[in-house]
Amino acid sequence: MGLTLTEKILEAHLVSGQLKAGEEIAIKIDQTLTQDATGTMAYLEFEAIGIPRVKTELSVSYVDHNILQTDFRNADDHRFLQSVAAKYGIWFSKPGNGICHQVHLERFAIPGKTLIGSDSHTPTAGGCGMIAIGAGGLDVALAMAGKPFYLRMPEVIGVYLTGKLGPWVTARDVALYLLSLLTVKGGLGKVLEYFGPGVKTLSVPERATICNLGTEMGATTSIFPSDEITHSWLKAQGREKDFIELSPDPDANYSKVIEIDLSKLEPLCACPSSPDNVKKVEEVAGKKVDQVIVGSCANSSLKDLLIVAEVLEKYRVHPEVCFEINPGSLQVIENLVTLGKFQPLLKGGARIHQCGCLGCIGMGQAPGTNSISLRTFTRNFPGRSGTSPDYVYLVSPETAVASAVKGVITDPRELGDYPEIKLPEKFVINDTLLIPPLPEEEAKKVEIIRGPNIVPLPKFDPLPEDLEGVFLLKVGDNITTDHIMPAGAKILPLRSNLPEISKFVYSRVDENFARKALELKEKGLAVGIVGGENYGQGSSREHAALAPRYLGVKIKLARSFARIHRANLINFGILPLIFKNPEDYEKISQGDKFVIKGIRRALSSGQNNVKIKIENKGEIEATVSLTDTERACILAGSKLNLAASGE
Ligand code: MIC
Ligand code: SF4
Repeated sequence: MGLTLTEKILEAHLVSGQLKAGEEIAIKIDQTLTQDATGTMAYLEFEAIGIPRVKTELSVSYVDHNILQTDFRNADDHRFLQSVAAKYGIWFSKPGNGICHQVHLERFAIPGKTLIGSDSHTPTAGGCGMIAIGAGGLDVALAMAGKPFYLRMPEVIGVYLTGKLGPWVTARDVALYLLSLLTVKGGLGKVLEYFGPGVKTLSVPERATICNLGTEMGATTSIFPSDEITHSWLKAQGREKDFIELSPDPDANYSKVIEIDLSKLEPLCACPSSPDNVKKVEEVAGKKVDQVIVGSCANSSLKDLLIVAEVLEKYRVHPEVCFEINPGSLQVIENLVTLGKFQPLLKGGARIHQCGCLGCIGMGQAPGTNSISLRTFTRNFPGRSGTSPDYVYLVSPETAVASAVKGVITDPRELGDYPEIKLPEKFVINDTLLIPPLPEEEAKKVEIIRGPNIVPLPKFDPLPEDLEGVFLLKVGDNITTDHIMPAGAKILPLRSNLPEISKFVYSRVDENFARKALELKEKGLAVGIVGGENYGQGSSREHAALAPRYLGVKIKLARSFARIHRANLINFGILPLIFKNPEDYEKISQGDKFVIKGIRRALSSGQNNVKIKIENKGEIEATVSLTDTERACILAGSKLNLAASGE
């Protein structure tokens, strides 16, 4: 039986384990990326590991999230990150250079290589034929230290593409269609591998959009083959030497195949407030819109903005709409200017921002009260925009600009002929804001700059023999890391300051959560949280594990967990327990006291079953199917403790 492309790349990087779905494998990592919001912590962890220089082929530190400098904090973080990059042999992408995933696709993605990034949308680089996976900062730090990356071998689902997208129908609509099939949890434990004749009709940035949004389905990653289209992309980026051709074997064995005829798709949108609440644009057409934004790592490439420019050459933005553009990278701007397509944006009435994540992570651009905001972003989780309640629809750039000019949600096909967009054969390349690593001798002399916002990591205790505590919070299904550890302009600048940021854990659900948790911790009691399905979906932010751990959270008991959050919990010694009998979820109430006797002994002896005594309610059973590596980490209290002990 032939191999899938995923299997081929994983096999070439396999350090241990077997490529059998569900089994733990360890793979060699060629490249890493971090962004500033997760990067400060990742580099503090890297420093704690104590390696003089990164051991990867390439590591890049991007600054794209915290670029609103309302006080000293973000600027301090930027200086810290730049000095760390200089000291340890890491590329540094300065603020303004662009969103990590867009820049990585342009300047660094290489077919056949492996990449992990401390950002959940790292799979964007799958558009260029690489295995690119989002992970917690600590896993990225360990990869930079030359350690393999551990994961459970995912199932490989084949997505067989035929046909060609019709006019005004886009890569975003392909992803939205898949989201409607798979929902936000359907990709859990899976890789989405695209193949079939439709593949060659999609450019690399379009493939990247599709891979990027696989994250919203919970997929481990998504990947496209590397073919003549990839070749021309790399050539246009002046990186032809990075090209190799890669495809699955003709008889590759996918665990399941989903077939999509691209020519049958229509413009779609994700309605408030979940990326899988998908409807046809024509079903919601006619609703008044107040704000429209084209941007984010999913849809801010040159191709996306060229379409916008073409439309704005013909139409003006509606007077009652604020139409904003967050270009994906400096390269995108430079090429728009060179092609004469920047001016139409200005003349047409767009409000242009700097390159970066901006409103996608609540760094500005919050919509007004009761207003509809259309965005080409990745997520529309409730309140993520900075306004609560919010009414955010996720759409393609085509639907966005059509709605911006009409003032109401509009099916872009109403705009008539679809402009023909050709990407340049050679992009204008501007790497001025991309600082290469220093040679080793010079790097050694670099002093790391630490402002008062950079607070060293605390030590975490090993798992005790017994756990006694209180279920301080009970939540429902699909809880996001934005619920657990919110972002936005107020909280994001605290990412390098654990004691401060932990005050905001679950603050949007219970504003007293942090205080109550610390009170229990001071009494020597453990904090527990009860959740439903797909607990911890969304971001890779390890702060959603680290900050609760700082507050004394020791167990999370849910019906199921999202991949990256589960890994982060384990990395920081929080037990991700699963109800053996899902109905037991109903038995537990917020505030219930629990005792788990002999937990350390049980886990040390390889057991995966845990008995939890709930006061006045009897015993319930939970499981925690840990691999050996995960078990060692939970017992040690954190992966950092393990790494420090040389394991
Ligand atoms: C996001 O889109 O939620 C983020 C902000 O990029 C996160 C990372 C973070 O929280 O810093 C992600 O997707 O991993
Ligand atoms: Fe940035 Fe948004 Fe992409 Fe996250 S999803 S990396 S916040 S643009």
